[in-house]
Amino acid sequence: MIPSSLDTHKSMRSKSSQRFFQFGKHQFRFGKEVVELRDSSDALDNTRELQRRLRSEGYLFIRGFHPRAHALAATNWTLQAISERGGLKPETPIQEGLVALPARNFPFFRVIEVSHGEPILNLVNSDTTFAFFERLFEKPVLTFDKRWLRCMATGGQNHFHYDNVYVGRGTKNRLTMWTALTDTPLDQGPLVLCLGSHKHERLKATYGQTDMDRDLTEAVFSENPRELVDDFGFTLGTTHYSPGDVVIFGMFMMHSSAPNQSDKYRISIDTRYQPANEAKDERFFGENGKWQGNFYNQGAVYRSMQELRSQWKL
Ligand SMILES: O=C(O)CCC(=O)C(=O)O
Ligand SMILES: [Fe+2]
Repeated sequence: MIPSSLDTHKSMRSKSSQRFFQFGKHQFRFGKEVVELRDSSDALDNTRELQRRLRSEGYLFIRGFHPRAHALAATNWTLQAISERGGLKPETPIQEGLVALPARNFPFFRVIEVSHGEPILNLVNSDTTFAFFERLFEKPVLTFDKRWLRCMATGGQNHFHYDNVYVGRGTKNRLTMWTALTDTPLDQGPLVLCLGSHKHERLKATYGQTDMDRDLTEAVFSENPRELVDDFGFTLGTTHYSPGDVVIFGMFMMHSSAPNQSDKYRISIDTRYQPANEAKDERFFGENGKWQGNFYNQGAVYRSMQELRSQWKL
């Protein structure tokens, strides 16, 4: 069933009234090639059921995981930072989040006065968040120092990848939590999952085993959602996100964001959690934003994904 919030959205309707999801230049039929993510907020207190869904479906989508007021405090905090850097359309209210031209993205990863600000940590480091992951892992947990606070302007997007390729050193027992901070309808750059990709053994054994900084390999698997549907047989999963909604998934879930086709910033933050007593990915720990991160090999030439894929016959 398609919720009414999606029903009313203009990008969902064609002349024949079939519902579509527009992903850049590609169009997907709702209910066939793309489906609504399943909301697991009904099972929030049932740890066994959450663990079961995470294993079988590869993700947990939890509407309203963070209190809306806390999420909006983080959104306004981030928009204020964009405003101070001249990123908002002149003479418009900050809360509107309208993009100044020429449009530019604001990744605040190493700008820790923004990405580690109190309203941000109040969300992604909250007692509720830690208690939730401690229940899921059944152990004390830690989170990376690096937090990916992303402000996508018009045209901004990411491409399909497994997180393992970027943040996969140490334990594989690690989860990403992607939090929506702005209202994110389908045309405003929503996170998109390739459902079932966590069980694609060949992808996991080839692409999934690469470490972009160790192997000097391109990290994006594909920029083309159509091939993931037609050639790999994945169904895309997405939704119209609200501030405070989260998607939680493991290191081997293929995902991307669709291009932001609106005139407003799409703001999100992705953070990582793992058992505290298992091996960390040391690249993402350090004082005052001085972690190593990805792409630390200065001047390196990364082997192309095209070449790698032909070698893997994928
Ligand atoms: O927010 C995005 O555009 C991409 C997010 C992502 O890759 C992640 O959360 O791991
Ligand atoms: Fe990712």
